[in-house]
Parts: sequence; structure tokens; C-alpha cells
Amino acid sequence: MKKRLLVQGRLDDAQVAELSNLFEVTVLPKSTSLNDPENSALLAETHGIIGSGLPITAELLDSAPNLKAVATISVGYDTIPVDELTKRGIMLCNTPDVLTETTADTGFALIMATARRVVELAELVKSDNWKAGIGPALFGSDVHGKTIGMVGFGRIGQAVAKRGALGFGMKVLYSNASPKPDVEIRLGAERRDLNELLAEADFVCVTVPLTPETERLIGAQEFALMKPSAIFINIARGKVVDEAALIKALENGVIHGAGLDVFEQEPLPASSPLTKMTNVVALPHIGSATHETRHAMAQRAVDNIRLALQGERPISLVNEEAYR
Ligand code: 8YV
Repeated sequence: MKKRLLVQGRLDDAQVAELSNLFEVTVLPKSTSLNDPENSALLAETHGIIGSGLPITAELLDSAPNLKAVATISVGYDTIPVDELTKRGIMLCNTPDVLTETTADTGFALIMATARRVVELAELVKSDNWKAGIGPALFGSDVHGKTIGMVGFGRIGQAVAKRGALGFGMKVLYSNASPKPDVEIRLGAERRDLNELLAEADFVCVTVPLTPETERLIGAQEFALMKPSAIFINIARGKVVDEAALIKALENGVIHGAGLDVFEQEPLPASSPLTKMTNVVALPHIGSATHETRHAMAQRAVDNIRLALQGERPISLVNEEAYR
């Protein structure tokens, strides 16, 4: 008998067809969610779940006794209780690597847009105010030759740093649990304590995963250490930052500006002061959202779930213990 697979979002028809050749696939309509009571009978028989923004909880796992693998279409898995999966021998797979360069591009888009006031100036042209954009009041600041401080230096952090060092002649600082000697050689990057990095950097760019250790890593004290001219970039997770402290720092000129793809609450409420500030460029969490990369992420998740349910090691496995 074919194993049962539940799909929640983001696969194209060809990917669903590929899985349907091997498994009994149910694609949940957009209007329903995995944990809706109407799906509980389905869950009880499910061996694999694939999708993005999966609302997985211990209770949901209790109602899925046959579940063997979960494939999230994202690199981050901060909303998934990994320990609960591991305890039950359920594999968790994610999609690293395939989104690294695209997410780094987004980081750089935010750096450029914020420093050079791209959004504000483009709005002037669109609203027939070309002349208002001419003159020092709307000048930006240079990106090339400046110092970028990477908070977190994993794949995405290194890819942002590569753009900075090789494309823009930036000096790269990084704070990370482990030193990266090879990148230090390649990019001339220098490792610093977080506080030293914050004080020295013109651009502070956060790329750490959200974990209990990184939650609210950047708050009022950290903003106070930054230069008044500093631009803060977050392409990681909103909860890595104390957002109220960020808003205060921006309002009070403690730092100069911010480019943000992620927020404490998503969608960012329209009432947030961040939606009104001219020194903030806010994006709707689109770090990996290109046609090519979203397709590659979905395909990685398809490959992961296929291998996991066929008893082979998935390409990107988060909890090795569950496979063993
Ligand atoms: C996801 C992301 O698309 O991969 C991640 O961790 O943040 C994005 O690429 C987003 O989380 C929605 O699933």
C-alpha cells in the first residue's frame, strides 16, 4: 500500500505529480490548515507532511501516530518543535543551500535601498515630485568601502559578506560561535565580540537562526553601542530583535536607519511605526522569494520527503537521531 503524504502549499503541479507517482498525496486547500479538526482523520493515516509555515505542535504529532517525516520548505524551522519530532522518531528536513545566494541578494537589496534611500526617492519620481529629490536633504550614504558587521556567519551571512567584500570593497567583521578561518583568508573578514562589532560597523546585518539563545539578541543596549550613522539589517527572524527597542532607536536617532525583511509579528501590523518611518525599508518576508529559488526549495523538500519515506537519508536532515 502506498504511504500517505499531506501537502500544505507551495508545490507546483509537476512536483505534486512526481510525489503522486510514489505516494497517496492529499493537497490541502489553501483555506484549510493541518491542525483543523476536519483534517484529523487524514492526519491519523499520514506518513509524511510537506509544506511551508507548517503549524506543527506536540498535539498535532500525537494525532499522527504513523508520521515518519516532515519536510519544511524553508531553511528556518524555529516554529517546529524539533525535540518532539525526534522523541517520536520523526525526521525533520529543511531547505538550506538552495536559498543562500537569493537571501543574500535580498540582504544587499536592503543595504542599498536603505543607504541610498531608493524607496523614498523612487516615490518622489512616481508622484511627479522629481525636483524634491534633488539636493542634500535626500542624499544617502555610501555603501562601498564601509564596514559591515555580520551577526551570524553561517551560509547566508558569509554570502552577504562575500558581496560586501568582493563587490563593494567593504571591511567584513563577524560575530559567530565558531571562527571561520577560511573565510577570514578569502574575504579578509575579522572575528569580533558582538559588542565590538556593533561599535565598529557601519552596517549591522543579522543572519542568525532564531533559537532560545538568539531570541532578542539585539535590544536597547546593543542599539546604544552602534554608531548614530549605523544602518541595521535583519534578514533572519524578527524575534532575534527587541522590536520596540529598535523602533525607539530609530525614533531617537540612536541609529540612522533599518532594512527589514522580518518582524516580531508577520504580517507587520499596519499600525507599526516601522511602516511610517522614512529611514526604514520594510519588506514582507521575501528573502528567498524568487521564481528560481522558491522552485528549488520546493524541489529540495520533495526530494527530502521522497528519500525519507523510502527509508533513505534525506539530503537536508535536521535531526540525524531520528534517521538512525
Ligand atoms: C521561507 C525563510 O520562505 O527559509 C526560510 O527560513 O524564512 C523563507 O525562505 C519562509 O520562512 C516561509 O516558509
